[in-house]
Parts: sequence; structure tokens; C-alpha cells
Amino acid sequence: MRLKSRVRSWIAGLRVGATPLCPAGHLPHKGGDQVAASAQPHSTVAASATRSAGVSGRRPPISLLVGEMPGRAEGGKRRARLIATIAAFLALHLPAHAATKADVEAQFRQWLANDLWPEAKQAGISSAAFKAAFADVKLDWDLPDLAPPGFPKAKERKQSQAEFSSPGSYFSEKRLQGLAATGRSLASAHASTLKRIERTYGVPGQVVLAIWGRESGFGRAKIPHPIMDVLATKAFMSTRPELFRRELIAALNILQSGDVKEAEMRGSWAGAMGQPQFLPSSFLKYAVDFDGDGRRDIWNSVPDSLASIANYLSEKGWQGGRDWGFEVSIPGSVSCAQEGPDLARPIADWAGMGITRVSGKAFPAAERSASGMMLVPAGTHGPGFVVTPNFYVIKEYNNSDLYALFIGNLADRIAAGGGPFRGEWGDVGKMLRSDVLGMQKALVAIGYDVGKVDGLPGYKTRRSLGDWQAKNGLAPTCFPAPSLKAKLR
Ligand SMILES: [Ca+2]
Repeated sequence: MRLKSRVRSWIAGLRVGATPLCPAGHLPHKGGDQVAASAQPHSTVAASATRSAGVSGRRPPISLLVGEMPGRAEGGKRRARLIATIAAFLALHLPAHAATKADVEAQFRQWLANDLWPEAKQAGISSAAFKAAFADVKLDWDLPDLAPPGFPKAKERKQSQAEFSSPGSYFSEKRLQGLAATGRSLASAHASTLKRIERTYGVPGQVVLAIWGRESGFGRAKIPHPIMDVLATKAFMSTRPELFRRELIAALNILQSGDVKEAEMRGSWAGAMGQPQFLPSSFLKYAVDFDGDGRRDIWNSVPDSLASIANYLSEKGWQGGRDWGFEVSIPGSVSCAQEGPDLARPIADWAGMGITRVSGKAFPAAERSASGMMLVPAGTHGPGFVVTPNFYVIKEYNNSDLYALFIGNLADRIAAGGGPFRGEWGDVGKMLRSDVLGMQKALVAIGYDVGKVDGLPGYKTRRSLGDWQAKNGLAPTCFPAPSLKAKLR
């Protein structure tokens, strides 16, 4: 039943219009520039379903009947068979891992006292605060990516065989339109707060609104989990315990600071808290009290939530007065192999090559002398962009090109009523990661830098491929395709 309801809520979360919490939370994504990796944000939910099935299916056998009882007559054998039958019945019908779970719960309490407490004490947490913080904390066995001690390890998914999603599936037009409409009405409702935020942090209101909308449906999404349950469970028994241990200590600091009551301190399954979806360590660094009540409250206060988002971007290097980027059309004479954050040029130089904005407008005068970077997430099979350093600041919020493009597009719609990107996303998600991996290895073997050799086509893979295509008499497309697989071995 529980599994079914999880699957149902997962499907509901996928539905357009429902605005789930940004499922990736703020965990650092692996694979930085990999556009496709982040297009599968829900994979861990499925993995967790597999895992709990695996856990309950493998139970140490009840050992009532180890060996025959020697020297017994026929009656003894019958009795043994009866016991065997009962044992088999129990094995099937008792809660399968009750004993083991109880054992893990006991280990958890010991871990809190003997392992975590000394570290918390060193971090300045008082004994009273520590005890109060964990009084009601429970292990949450429904979270994904758990590795309970003594339980069989879940089978790793064979990533090399998985297809990566086409980038286009990331940009649901219906969802973007809904977020833009709500964002515009909230822009006027909170106009004075947003003006004050822009004056203080230099970040335009529409960018702050776009992140707020994407992360928590403008604070309207139900934030499901008591954060201490999530962090304690994941610090004690997840596949990434060190990361969550740091976040758990940070959360204890937040509770001790009095910014929020534990009952209100809710977050996502990935540990991201409140309306901006900050991990506790980000909260400590970037959350601000903007409504002046003396508490940093990203759960209930809109001014605090919005200003905290802006402060985050500002601290990560947001350049006031600059845009995030522009959708452009790139003439055939300009190779796609020039993309990447490390190949910046003055935007006037890109314009000089014949790159123009799809809107037909000129690049703003102030942008022309400043630096910009080419970005082609699907090579020549999708829209092209000239982005500014602010694009990479948005990626600090969630390390995905597609995420940052989503925020940029939504911000433009909120500010000026724009629509979808003009360039169509081609259907480029059909190759297996193992095929892309093979192409990456072949490129590395002939001296190319493809970034991480992981089967995902990040910008280094894309531009290396484009360069190889040009040198081999092919028109550069800067994206892996089945037709190139045979040629590149
Ligand atoms: Ca406040």
C-alpha cells in the first residue's frame, strides 16, 4: 500500500501544473556541465522503491529447523514437518524485517550518543539543545538512497545502459506558462519588497521570483519532511553519510540559534529546506532576515525567502546590471565547437561573427563590451545561446545548464511576457550512455579533453566532437548521434 501511494504521489509530482519541490534539492550534482543528467531527477525515487523491495525480500531464514532431530521416531519427523510448515508461514507473513529494523534503530540511538554527540559538542551545540533536537527524531525508512547497516546492499542501477533524456522534456510549456502567470501577479504583489531586494543585492526581481517558483511553487508547495528526520537518517545510513553529517551539524546550529522551531523546520527528502530550498549549510551562510523580526525564516516569511535567494546569488558573484543570457541564432559559418564557460569573448565579438538574437533586437550596448559564452546544450540540434557570467551564478543554485536556462526563460517571461525558446529541441536523447561513453573514450584516445568520461555529453564532449567532425570533413553538430558511433572508434 505504502509503495503504491508513493508511486501515486510520484506520478502526481510529475504532472504538469503540480509544482513539486525542486527534486534535486541543493545537493551538488555530479557531472557539472552534463545537461542530460539532471533531466532525470526522479530516478532515485524509483531506485528507493526497488531498494525497499530488495530489503524485505531478503530476510535471514528462521533457524528453527537447522538439521533433523536425530534419534526421533516418525512422530518426530511429522513434528519437524509441522514446524517447518509453521516456520515457512511465519517467514511469509510476519513483518519481514522487524527484528533487523529494530536492531538498526538501536544502533542509531547509540550512534547519536557515542558518535554524533562528540562532534556536535565540538561544533558548539549544548547538551540540552542536542537532547531536545533529537527527542522526537525518527529514522525515515522510506527515503531513497539508504544503506542501513547489516542490510543487503541495493543493486546499483546500470547507468551505462540507460538512455539520457532529451533536453526538450525539461521545458514543459504548460508548467512554464503557469509559473510565469503566477510570477507576474506576485511581482506586483511584492513589488516594493523586490525593489528593496534589487537595491540591496543587485539581483533583478524576476530572477528571484523564477527561482522561488521553480523551487517551491512560490512557497505554495507542501514541504513534506521534518528536516531532522531526513538529515539524521541520511547521516546515519545513506549512501552519502559524510555530506549529510555536515548538514545535520549545521541544522543543529540553526535550531540552537532560535531562527526556527524544530516542528516548522521542514524540507525535501534531499535535505533542502523551506521556500528557497536551502541545505542547512547554505542557510547558515546565505539566509537573511529581511522583514526585520530578528529571525531568518525561510519557511514562513516571503521577504526573508526572497532576500535569501538574492543574497545567495549576490554572494556567488551576481553581476548587477547584466542579463543572464540571450537566445541566439548561430550562422552555419560559426562552429558550435566554440562553446563553454572557459571560452568567453566580448559579446560584440560574437555579434561580429554573425550571431544575432532570435528576438531580432540588438545586444544591449552595456552587454556588448562585456564577456559572453556560447552555449549549445543539444549541439546544432537545439537552441543556441550567448550567456553571461550570471548564467553560471544561477548554476551555483543548481548545477545544471537546463536548470539555469529554465530560470532564465521563466525570468524573462515574468519580466516581459516572453514565450518558449524559438529553437526546437531535437530528439537527441536516444543514445545509450554506454555508446556515448565509447565515443568519449575514442576522443580521449586521440588527444581530446571530454571532461568526465561518464557517458553524458557535457560541453567539453560536445565541442571536442564538433572539432573532430570538422577535421574529418563532417559538418559539426557537436552532439553524439548513432551515425557518428561507427566512424568514431
Ligand atoms: Ca525575519
